[in-house]
Amino acid sequence: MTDERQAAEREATASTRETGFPAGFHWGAATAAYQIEGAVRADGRGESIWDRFSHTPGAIVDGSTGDDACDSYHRLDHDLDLLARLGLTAYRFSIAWPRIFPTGRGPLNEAGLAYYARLIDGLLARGIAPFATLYHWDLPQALEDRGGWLNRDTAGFFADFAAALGRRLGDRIAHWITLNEPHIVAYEGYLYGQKAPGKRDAALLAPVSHHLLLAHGRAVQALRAETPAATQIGLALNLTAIESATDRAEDVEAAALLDGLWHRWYLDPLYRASYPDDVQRALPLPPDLVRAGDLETIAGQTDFLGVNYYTRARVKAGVGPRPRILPPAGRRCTMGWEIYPDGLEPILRRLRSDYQPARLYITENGVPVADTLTASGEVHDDARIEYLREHLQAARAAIAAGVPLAGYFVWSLLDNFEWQLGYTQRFGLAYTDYATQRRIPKDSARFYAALAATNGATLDTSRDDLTPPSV
Ligand code: IFM
Repeated sequence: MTDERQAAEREATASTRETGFPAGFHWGAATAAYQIEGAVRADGRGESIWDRFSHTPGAIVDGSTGDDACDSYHRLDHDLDLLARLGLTAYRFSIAWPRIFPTGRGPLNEAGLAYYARLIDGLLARGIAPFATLYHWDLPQALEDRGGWLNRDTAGFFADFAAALGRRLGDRIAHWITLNEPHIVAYEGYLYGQKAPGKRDAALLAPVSHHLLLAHGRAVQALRAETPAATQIGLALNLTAIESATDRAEDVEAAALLDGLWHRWYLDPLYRASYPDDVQRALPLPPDLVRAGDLETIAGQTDFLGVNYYTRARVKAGVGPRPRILPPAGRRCTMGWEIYPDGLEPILRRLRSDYQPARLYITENGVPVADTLTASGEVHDDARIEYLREHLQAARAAIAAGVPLAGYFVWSLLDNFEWQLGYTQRFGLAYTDYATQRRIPKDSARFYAALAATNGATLDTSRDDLTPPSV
């Protein structure tokens, strides 16, 4: 080991001893293009499946769309300044495929690329590390018209998109996330129809999931070929704390099956180059879907795993093979999800013991709260502060147990368009006043800024004793 590396490791250990978080731990926030950018027709952007879906009558609970969202496309400098005022060290954003390739392929749209170049340069100028997600659900509609994720060719077009970005932006981005939550794309987009493209057919799950994983593998290869050797590439999976509701063998088995369907179906190909046998009985792979070399393309190339953690599912055996998920038992957020910080540490430890990812990031964690703006223009979101505190305490415990956790991203920087729930949910550290597009940092923003400023030293400090930075 070099002297420099030894010194860096000594520093990290010293910091972990002091605050529980290693030196260089990233304190970040996350967003996604369609949820915040608006400007859906600006500068040659093409149509995405979310434009089409959100304009479908009845698809979005409040009848809204992402046409304007938080208008971050036009308020970029303001949002960059907000990140800087919070003192965050990293920002996870997504790059809208239809801004770069309006029909998914073909000539690159320079004006769309220029927006992200400005975003990245603006982050770097403020000392904030860009974490760029390539697919956060806004597939170009033109590719959907050719079969979308049911068409194996989409994986190749995605790799071309990744290659172009690597070539043009790779000198400035050290961390890439290929896909966000392939499980949600498959289940909510193709089984339950709640998200774009709004299909409802269990037979689509396996092909969609496999083509997404293949797209990940091919995009990793494409990025590796175009970016500097030190570039880190991963993907973000949503992991739920799945627990059997009782000790009865059939409930335990049902919980194991759900873990297989939701988690191992993605983790095993990525880390073991195979689909889990037990799950294949419930979700058979159509013949010819997995071709020679696919699993090798998918597996073994991921530098880090991103974990999006929100909640728990308590499971009982259902009628027939399908596991039954019980209604949440404890505290709930406005979306109905159970608030369950105790689930996070076991998930992180399990990932380390079962799959040994070199590095982990919590790429999303956060909670929607019924936030209100006081007459004096403040948002007192105590529930979010407690949520973040409890989850970060769990993250710290995982680090103490040896989990190589390198950063944490709050979902989300801003209140934004929550997919089929429109603007009914507020996840942000900053309140978005949609009428004026003003961003108002909530109390949680100050709490989180204090953590970023001290590398987590204020995590246990009570709110009365905390003098947070002004943001
Ligand atoms: O808003 C979403 C995000 O786009 C993906 N992960 C879950 C968040 C909250 O539902």
